[in-house]
Amino acid sequence: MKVVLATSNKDKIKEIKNLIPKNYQILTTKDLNIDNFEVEEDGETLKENAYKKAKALYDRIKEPVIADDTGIFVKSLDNRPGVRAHRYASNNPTYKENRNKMLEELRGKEDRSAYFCTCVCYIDKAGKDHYFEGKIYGQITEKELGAYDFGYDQIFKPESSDKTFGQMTVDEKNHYSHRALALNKFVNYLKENDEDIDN
Ligand code: ITT
Repeated sequence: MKVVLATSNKDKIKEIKNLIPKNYQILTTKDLNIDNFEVEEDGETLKENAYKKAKALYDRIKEPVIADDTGIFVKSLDNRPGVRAHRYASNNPTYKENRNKMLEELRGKEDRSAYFCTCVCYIDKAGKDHYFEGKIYGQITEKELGAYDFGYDQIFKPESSDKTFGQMTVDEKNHYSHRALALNKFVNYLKENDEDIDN
């Protein structure tokens, strides 16, 4: 079975390809020669944004698609940046600018607890939408740790680990990340619904 990813984030693509069993063929918009796949993420929830991205691609190709919308929710910041994790420091920030802004906003704050949440929207061949969520709790560290430069990974340490996601390999992160939890539910859904046969 083929599934096309409705994302232009190359780090997500790497993680998702690593998570989904090889009997599914995972394609990107690039593989379909769709240039500049950009969707305005103006929804109030991860679910709304995930649906918007998946639907925009489904309407173009009429094939099964998945989109992933992820946010980071920091308790001391009243759950900001939340759904707006991408445009936190400015309109078009680098990952590092976003991390720096978070470290700055949390300077001197005792409670550094936070969670990542991913909502995956799957639109099947018939155009029906399905949702799968994954959440992981942890702490924002005092400084960047690790070399894996994806979003907030270098400053997020999951509860069950003594390393930040930035100090992990993709395989290690995929062991228990928010994205892995959501995608494992998606893969189980495909298996339970006989959508894993080669069709
Ligand atoms: P697409 O919408 O094209 O999929 P995006 O980068 O805009 O890509 P999101 O809106 O889902 O993706 O994510 C918002 C930001 O949250 C993203 O740009 C990263 O900075 C951060 N982020 C997402 N997933 C992350 C992860 O697993 N680890 C660390 N940071 C992450």
